[in-house]
Amino acid sequence: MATGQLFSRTTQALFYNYKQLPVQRMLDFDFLCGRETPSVAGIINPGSEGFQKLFFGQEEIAIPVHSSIEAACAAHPTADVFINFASYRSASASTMAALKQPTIKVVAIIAEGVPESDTKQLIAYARTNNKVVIGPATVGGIQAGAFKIGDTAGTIDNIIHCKLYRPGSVGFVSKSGGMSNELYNTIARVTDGIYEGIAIGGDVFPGSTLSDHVLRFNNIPQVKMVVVLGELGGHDEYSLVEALKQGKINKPVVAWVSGTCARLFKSEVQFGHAGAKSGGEVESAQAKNQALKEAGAVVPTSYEALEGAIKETYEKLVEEGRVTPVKEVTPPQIPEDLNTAIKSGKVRAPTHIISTISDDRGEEPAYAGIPMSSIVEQGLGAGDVISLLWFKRSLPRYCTRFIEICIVLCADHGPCVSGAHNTIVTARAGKDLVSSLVSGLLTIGPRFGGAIDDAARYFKDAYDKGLTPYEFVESMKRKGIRVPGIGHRIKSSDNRDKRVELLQRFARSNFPSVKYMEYAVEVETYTLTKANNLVLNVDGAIGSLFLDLLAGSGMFTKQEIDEIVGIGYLNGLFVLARSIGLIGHTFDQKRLKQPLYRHPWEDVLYTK
Ligand code: Q5B
Repeated sequence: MATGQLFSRTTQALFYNYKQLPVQRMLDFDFLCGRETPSVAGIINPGSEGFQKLFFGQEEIAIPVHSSIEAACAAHPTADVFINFASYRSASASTMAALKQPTIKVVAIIAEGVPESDTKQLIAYARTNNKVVIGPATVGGIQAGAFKIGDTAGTIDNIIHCKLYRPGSVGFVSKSGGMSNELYNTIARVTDGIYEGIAIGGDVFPGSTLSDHVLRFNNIPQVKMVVVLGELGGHDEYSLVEALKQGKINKPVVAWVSGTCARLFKSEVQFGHAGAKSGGEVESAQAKNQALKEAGAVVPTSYEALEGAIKETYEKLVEEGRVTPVKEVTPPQIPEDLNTAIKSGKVRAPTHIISTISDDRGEEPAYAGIPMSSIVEQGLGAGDVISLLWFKRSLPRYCTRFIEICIVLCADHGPCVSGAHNTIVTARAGKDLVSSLVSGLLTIGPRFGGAIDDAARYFKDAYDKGLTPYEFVESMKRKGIRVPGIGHRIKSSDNRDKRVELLQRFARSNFPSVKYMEYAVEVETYTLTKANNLVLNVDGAIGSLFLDLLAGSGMFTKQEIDEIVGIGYLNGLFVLARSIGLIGHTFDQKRLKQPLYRHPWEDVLYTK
């Protein structure tokens, strides 16, 4: 066991088995104390590496994460404290691995339930190698104003309340972590505060004992008096009694062993800690308190009187001039976490995204306010979902059916069209599904599949302006623009596009009005006088019919229609539909194990 200071304002630790809250609390404590370097040098998270973002005051810092104890110690040779948050199952193995590292001097084991045989081995190894083990079953310890282990002393509010952000004159050691919080408070009330506080843990075999720490405090000049809080069960307090008797401790010791109530029970009582059980008389709180008193410690008559005893001892030291109470300092304010501040209504923060179509925060996701279960229960389909997510409303069945027909009819048009060709070439180059799909989708545009929006825009503009088909087509020609929605590479007046026919038939029987489509047909009649492939194509049919859907359903205002056409929603139908086919082509090529595609030389005109 080391004989003096374990920690300082520059002590750094390695934190084993990452837990966000205790690490952040350590860093918050650092900021409160005005430390310049974070007290956590590195995190060890077996199996993962990288960085963990945490706050150091107002700033975010990246703390390195290592996959092994050896790697962490090599990377941070000055970090000499190992804070072990491993479970009871793996705590002893990881502690032993840490103790074997030459750079590690102190190990705190937080886990409860570490097998006693394992702990004994750890203790033996630590003592032989002059290292300190705090715990198992401990919250840790704190050197006020300098260094804090994990969750010791609880919340920042409590730390401020107990003045632990700056050193006082009292060394404190207890078995219980919970009670150490209580005593930090008590000591802050009646003295100038804690210099160092350690909870050794409630196991039968603690890695370091009450007397180990009291003897250490005796060697620390800044510690002027010591407070000890023991527990019934075990013999640990008797080594302190021996040290007192042998005159090894020359600073006042105020001690109390809790558990005096055990005598009220007829049978053996086990309190919260593994080591805290009433055994024979010698292990009783009464016997230990008596022995400590006889050895020279200040022992009050009850726990309630402990505060008074500490106060009296401290004031005597002040009177004698052996303690000069530390000057009070005002700690900096720790910035509150945004989420906490928002929850408490203290701040408001602007959002960075607005979303109006779906919400996944409730019990179940909702599309445009309609819960998913209701969509399923009503038997709604893809057309309804598109209505909700694209148009933010439930459209009548004939509209959603029309959308579904568009999806079905545009799902694929064979392997030779631009999109499928690209997808096939990409899949054969060994690329994955998404790459193959998007390579096909990227061909969708003004010539291939993506003429629906422009068809709707131009047909609407021409119709609304009252242009005759002749005036419209010729004005487009003068501007050098091909009429979107007109013309096809393989379809013609002799080889009509079945898809156009099916869409028209559905609309004529179900739509209240098909004025835009009839206008498009008149335009086609005129363009066919120029060339027989200048037919109304599938893009033109969908574009003009969607204008009829928007205008005739009574579900959209004029402004909304202009917005839909202006933004360009309708190519989305082709993109969505053709994705089905492009995915199919990708699978097809992979299933057929097709090799890398190379275009034949014979099919290229090489010329200068
Ligand atoms: N001319 C579609 O052209 C195509 C004209 C025109 C006035 C026109 C062409 C076009 C508008 C865009 C459009 C969607 C490039 C098509 C689709 C999905 C698909 C595909 C599939 C599937 C075809 C010959 C002469 C020239 C041109 C004139 C041509 N189009 N004049 N308005 N619209 N259309 N795209 O056959 O005097 O000789 O210079 O751009 O609606 O993509 O199945 O393949 O499901 O996958 O290459 O159905 O029509 O004709 O370029 O040789 O032109 O006609 O000015 O006149 P072509 P070109 P001139 S549906």
